[in-house]
Amino acid sequence: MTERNDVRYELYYWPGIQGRGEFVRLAFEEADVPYVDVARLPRAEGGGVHAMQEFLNGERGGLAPLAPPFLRVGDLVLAQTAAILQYLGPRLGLVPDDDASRLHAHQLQLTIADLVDEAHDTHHPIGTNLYYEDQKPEAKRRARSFVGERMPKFLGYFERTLGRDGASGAQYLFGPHLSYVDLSLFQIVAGLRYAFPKAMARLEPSIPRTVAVHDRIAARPRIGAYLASPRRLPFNEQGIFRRYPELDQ
Ligand SMILES: N[C@@H](CCC(=O)N[C@@H](CS)C(=O)NCC(=O)O)C(=O)O
Repeated sequence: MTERNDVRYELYYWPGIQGRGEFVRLAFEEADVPYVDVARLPRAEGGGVHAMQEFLNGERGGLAPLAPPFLRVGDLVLAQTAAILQYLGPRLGLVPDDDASRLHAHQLQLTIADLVDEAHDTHHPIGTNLYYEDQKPEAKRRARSFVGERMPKFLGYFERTLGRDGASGAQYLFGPHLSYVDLSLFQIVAGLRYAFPKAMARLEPSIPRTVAVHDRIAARPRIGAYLASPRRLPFNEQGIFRRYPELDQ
């Protein structure tokens, strides 16, 4: 069942990037359910990175998250993008009702999380705490493997999943029912197009169903309005998907 105005959803994520927070934002935007993007609010309104840091430092009690994004709903504070979406899916009407579909949605979202980690590691193959400039040769090697093998493997997997038995002609990963995983797949295509435009241009003819899901989602009225709004931060070189032409071979 979809919950709407009676619940206050607070998303905590770095304010200047789409990053992993974007997978959660897209779910709220498509469902048209209000959420507070806390760290993007001014500190005077209880926002800023400081508000997020209090949870990460364990100053707010309870089970502290290791890293953003995390969601706060009343007393519940929940981290890990895939876990957040697993929680929100049924509440926002973004996953089918049956157990098998919900488990499979979570499975697919965890696979997306793996892909996101690997995309991140193309520019940070040695250490997340080091600058890109301090790991450029390793980044180049890592990106070659990502672009040549891993990106086609992951996107080929989603392409086959969209074309699996019983799903042929399906609009989305779970047939006609749009799920939070489709929204994340949209973000993956958008992000990889930003980071690796040449590699994606070569790969896209082999993944037509995946590209069609991306295009269908971009054309959905609420997502279209979101993408055109200032709430959608532009891709940049602080996020997960970064455009470093030397890595797009
Ligand atoms: N597996 C986690 C990864 C969380 C994560 O790596 N968050 C990044 C931002 S996108 C971060 O701030 N990490 C800080 C750190 O790992 O120290 C998820 O999918 O949510």
